Amino acid sequence: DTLTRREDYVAPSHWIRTVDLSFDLEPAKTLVISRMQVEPNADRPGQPLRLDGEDITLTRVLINGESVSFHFEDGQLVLDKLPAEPFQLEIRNTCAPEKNTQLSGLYTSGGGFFTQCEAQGFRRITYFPDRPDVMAVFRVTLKADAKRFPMLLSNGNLVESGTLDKGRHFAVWHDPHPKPSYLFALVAADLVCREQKIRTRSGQDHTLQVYVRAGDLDKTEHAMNSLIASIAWDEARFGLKLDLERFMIVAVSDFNMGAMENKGLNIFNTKFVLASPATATDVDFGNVESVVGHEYFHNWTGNRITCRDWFQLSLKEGLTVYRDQEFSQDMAGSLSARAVKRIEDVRGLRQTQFPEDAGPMAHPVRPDSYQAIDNFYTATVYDKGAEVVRMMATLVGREGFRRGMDLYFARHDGQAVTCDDFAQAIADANPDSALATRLEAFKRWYAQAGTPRLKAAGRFDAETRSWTLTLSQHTPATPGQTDKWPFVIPVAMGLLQADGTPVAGSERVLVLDSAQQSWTFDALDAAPVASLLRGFSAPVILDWEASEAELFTLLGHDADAFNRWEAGQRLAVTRLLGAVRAGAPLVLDAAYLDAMRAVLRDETLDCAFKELVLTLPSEGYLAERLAEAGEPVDPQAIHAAREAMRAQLARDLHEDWAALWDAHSNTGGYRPDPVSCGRRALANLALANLVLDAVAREDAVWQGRALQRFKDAGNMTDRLGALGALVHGRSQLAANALERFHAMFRGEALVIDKWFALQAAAPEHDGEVFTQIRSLAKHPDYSLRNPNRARSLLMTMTALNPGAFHRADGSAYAFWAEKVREIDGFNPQLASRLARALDRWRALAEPYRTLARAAIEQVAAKPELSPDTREIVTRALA
Ligand code: DPP
Ligand code: ZN
Repeated sequence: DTLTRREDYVAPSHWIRTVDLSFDLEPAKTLVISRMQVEPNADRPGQPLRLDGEDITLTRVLINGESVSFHFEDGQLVLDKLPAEPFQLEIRNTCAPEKNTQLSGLYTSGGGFFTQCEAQGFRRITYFPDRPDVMAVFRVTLKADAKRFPMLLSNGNLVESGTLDKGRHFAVWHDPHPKPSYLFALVAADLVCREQKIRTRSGQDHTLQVYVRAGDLDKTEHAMNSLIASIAWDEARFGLKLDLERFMIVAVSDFNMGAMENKGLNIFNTKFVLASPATATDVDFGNVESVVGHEYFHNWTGNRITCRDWFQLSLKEGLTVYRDQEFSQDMAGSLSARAVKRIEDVRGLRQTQFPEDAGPMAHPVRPDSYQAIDNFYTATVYDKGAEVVRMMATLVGREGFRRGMDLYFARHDGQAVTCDDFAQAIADANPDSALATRLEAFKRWYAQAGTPRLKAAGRFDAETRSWTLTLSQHTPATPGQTDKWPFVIPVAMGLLQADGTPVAGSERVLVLDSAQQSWTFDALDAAPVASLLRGFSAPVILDWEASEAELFTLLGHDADAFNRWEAGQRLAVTRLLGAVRAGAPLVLDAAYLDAMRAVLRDETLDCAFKELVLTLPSEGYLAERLAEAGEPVDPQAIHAAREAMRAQLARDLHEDWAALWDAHSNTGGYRPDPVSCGRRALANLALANLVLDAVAREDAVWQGRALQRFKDAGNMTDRLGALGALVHGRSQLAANALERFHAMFRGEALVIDKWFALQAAAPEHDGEVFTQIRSLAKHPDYSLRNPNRARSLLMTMTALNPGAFHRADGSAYAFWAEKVREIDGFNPQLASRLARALDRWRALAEPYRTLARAAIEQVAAKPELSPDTREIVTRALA
């Protein structure tokens, strides 16, 4: 396995200006002919041309129509003695789509052909310089059996189609925009399509299409609406127009990732396209909107301007996640609905990116090296990358950011560039900004890994009536980076008086750009309550010794909804970790219960916000808090404390839960707007609490109501909420409901995924949940071959259910190791993702630590482990 290093980048020896690709599609053996116009790079004369290829069979190589000599070196096809002038290169090869279980390159799914080329799938289709800085104009001819594959799609515009002999037909597509090979796509399948013609603000006509399997058409309306909204948003917010006559989305059920932004032909995991009220939850509706937006926004940030090399992945991903997050916030509308979205995004960042940044896979937003690039499609590159863009926007302001984006496109449209180019454009468009004046230091966010710890301390001086805030920062060592330079950290803040009223004029954004700095606030009568890092203005861990009284004030009064929520979470964390550290049962105090009651009864607060406040921090988040403090993590102690707290909230707030259920359990006809979604979320949380308490009291009433709700529900959010209440509350009615649910949705793959996931997420109790997971893995509907299905049990258990995964006998670790080894044999990308489940093994207490290490070694011991999984386990054990 070889390491690829960022600093070894060299420009390509040759440019490929045009590619004429022809496919004779047969599942067992597909013939590919590629005719390329090649131009030597004048900056690197006399170099051989190296073409990437993997798992394909070469049959012929011609240059200007003549056969030439070639050889293979390090898996590449090498051509030397090449003309110094532009020439035509023709390659013929075959590949075997139906044997392609990796789902990278050209593969079959449900009887159709689909492609996935990012990052390095194109080389599994034909020999090519498979790197993002080689951009070509593609013309594609597809030939296939007309009955089995009636739809023939590729990037760009359809220029010709017709019939051939022997029941075959063909289509020719031309994409006028030069693009790197990772954005190539083709689809040949039996699909139906929802189509809509639109005219944009600027008066351009476009055809939008969403392709799915027959029977799924009624689940495409939301995706289409989301696409239309995305197009309008990008034009209004960033002045970026759709540059294609036709824009297509195709859904496929076997897919390693969420979705892919191929130019004009996005290919999506069905999970992020299909949504109907009967089969998809509110969360699914939100995900469809944001993923459709994300892939559409790539059309400019990713496709028109792409990455010079894969180390720059965050150039397109961080920026595009930032854009899709802003889009979803704008779609949510109200200030508080925006805050809800921000809280959910931050919760996600802390749940996955923070642990990544603290573990063996910690890497900068712009990594320095990799063995398998697929391993670097990470929370750091995506989500921390989005936070880096957001900080830039904070430092230059909303309009300044728009100016920066305009300059970025003016400078780089049509190019393959770097993260430095992006930051430079934003800074150059705002020369006097806090970003431009600190640009070199700011860019450390791209170069240094690890989550900075931001320490805050306040000192009030009654004599001068002033309050001094001192901020200091420190970033722990990460693999390969021991000492860190200070980051530039924007700290949005404001001050409150003890009674919760805001201190006038105290709102500002402090910019910490050294190890320690102080700021003084004058004309204060008493020590203020500080609301720091409002809206989570930087991806840091804030270490701020706020008193309980201060946290209660912030929870009740802060003008910043994010910090209100944050204060509530801190109050919960203190209690949960207090019990874990003391090894004592958790007993909730009246002050905390009163505060929670006040939140639930506050008529000025949205349901969605209440639901977030009353949802306890996850077990994974609590584990990280302990790990940060250098304390060994006992997942079972955390689980026990959290379960005890849930039980008390269910019992002691019973009246409120019942009142909320009455007020919000009927939202009328289904609409996935923020207000209705918030009401459903809160009603479901109330029901979960009511059932939990009813089971503890052996009371049948609420369990019966939940079962009735499950049966009568008019939409999936309510139905799954009721099912979850029964299963996670361990009601005796759960088994029957599960059985009915399965029977009801037997034919809906995405719903059956939910059926598995819901059971895998059940709070562990005496090992029953893990036992159930193990037996579900043998269920006739379970399969490791379909990534969504594989993840429904395995990812849910490892990422979301520490109580079931971390067992003192190590049996769940052994189960995990066995599945990773098995999956690695046919789908390394899926396996290596799953292999990261025990990244944080060093933080565990005994006996978990030793058992986890043994399980990772078990994976590492597999002969012929893929480079992908090898990289993960090697780093984990290093
Ligand atoms: N580029 C895809 C996305 O993030 C993933 N490969 O949209
Ligand atoms: Zn993306």
